[in-house]
Amino acid sequence: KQTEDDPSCPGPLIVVSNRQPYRHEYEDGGGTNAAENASDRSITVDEPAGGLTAGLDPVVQQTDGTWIAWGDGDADFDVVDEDNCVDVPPDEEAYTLRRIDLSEEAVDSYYYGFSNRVLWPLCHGFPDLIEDRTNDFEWYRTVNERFAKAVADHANDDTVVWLQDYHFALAPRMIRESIPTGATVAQFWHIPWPTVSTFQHCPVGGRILEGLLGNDLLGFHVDRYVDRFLDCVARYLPAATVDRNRRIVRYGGETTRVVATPMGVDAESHARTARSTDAETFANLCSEYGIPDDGTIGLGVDRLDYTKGIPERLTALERFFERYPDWRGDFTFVQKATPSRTEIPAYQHHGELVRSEVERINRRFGTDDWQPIVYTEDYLEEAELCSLYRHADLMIVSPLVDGMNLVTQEYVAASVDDTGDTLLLSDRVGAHELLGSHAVTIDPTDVDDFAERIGHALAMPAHERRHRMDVLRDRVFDADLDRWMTTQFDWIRRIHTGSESQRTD
Ligand code: ADQ
Repeated sequence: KQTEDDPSCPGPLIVVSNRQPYRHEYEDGGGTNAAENASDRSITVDEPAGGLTAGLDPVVQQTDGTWIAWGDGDADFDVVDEDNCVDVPPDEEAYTLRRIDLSEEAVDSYYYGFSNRVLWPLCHGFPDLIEDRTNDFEWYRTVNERFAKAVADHANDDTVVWLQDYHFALAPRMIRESIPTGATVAQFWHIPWPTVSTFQHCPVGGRILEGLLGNDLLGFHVDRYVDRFLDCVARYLPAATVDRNRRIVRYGGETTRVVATPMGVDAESHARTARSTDAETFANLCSEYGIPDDGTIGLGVDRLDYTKGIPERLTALERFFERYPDWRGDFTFVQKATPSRTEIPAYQHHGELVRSEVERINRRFGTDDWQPIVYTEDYLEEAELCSLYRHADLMIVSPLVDGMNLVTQEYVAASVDDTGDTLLLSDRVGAHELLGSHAVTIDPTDVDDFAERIGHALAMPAHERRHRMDVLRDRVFDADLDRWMTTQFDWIRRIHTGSESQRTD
């Protein structure tokens, strides 16, 4: 239940996200497809996976708001009304979940196409991986239009619309033009924003910027992305007025405030879960994956994505085992990788590369009773993940670029024992601005130096490791998910109530 200190929204909240907060399923494990005899089968609703969804739920409930998301097949269920709306969560103070039903072609073009073959590589600085396929942008525009129309159906003069992420770059302006002027439109961009020279590779850059400048408030994780966004607007939209000091853009009759608000995790919850995991959970994981439970354990947890720097990390580990042979048999690196976007060739090639590198390194150094790298793509329950976080002596987070990287903060929050675990952190992730000073900083592409730093981290005196982890924990608990939402809603409130003067002169 909400308390006075919890994040709160100044008007009825409409959240727009690609993924839905709740999924319905048939209890007998019949999956998510509505069958002919659906009425004979009981339907269950899963719990939100945690993180942003779990954090936002109470705010949407409190304002009797609406959540609009892609239905991902669930629109077929007979629990929804004719507008594809369903009340969630069940048996509690409910809000409306409106599911947008998308055809296979729409998903292929909007999600696997323009969102993840153009915007994702563009924003992460991989212009060579951009695949600009015919019709993908047109579908992206159509899907944005459908979401914008759904927002207009639910909006009134006091509404706050909060869009999540890069799947909706065009929707803000469409929404702005179709809902009452008293309503506020805000968006959080969870991934990095590219430099001007990378942004020039966007086939429709001007339209993306115009769309985003339909927002009253646009949030990024860190200052660097805000500055780059303002650079791109100044460069590619000459008609825009950019006030760099106040971080305000005026364009097309709209005024957009651009802010940096780094996202956090529910640190308490990760610490609680980590504390509640018993020794047996960890022992089971060790025996299942062949992890020696008496040695030193390093850990990496990532989606299997080319931005996460996994091949470079493996090369650095290989160099480390070359140079520090004494650690062979004693240090084991556990890499948990979650396959994602496997329909896209760049992801398939990347997955193959990672698997073959793991095999090669294990063949090179492995013995009958020890493998240097334990690699798994299995799904892990939160308790298992937190157990790994808790028992790992060293965590490597080495993306080539990453908007924030929540895994870093989850690891720190779950390091509940006073054993002085160590964090190696890439200087190219948003989280480095928060935690870089007390982590061991790495340049993920300089694999020789990276290998040295693994050796250095493992040899660090216990008192230094403990001190660093104490500071990291303070920061992660201070800048947690609640703090992030409160900051977002404070900005929204200022704009919504007009106390932050930014409307067009
Ligand atoms: P991601 O690129 O997905 O997020 P990240 O921030 O690390 O990266 O978040 C991943 C989440 O998935 C974490 O909460 C993690 O616990 C969870 N996860 C990963 N593997 C899992 C597994 N096997 N089982 C269960 N859970 C698993 C994008 C941006 C980031 C940005 C976030 C939030 O790319 O830069 O930090 O959004 O804004």
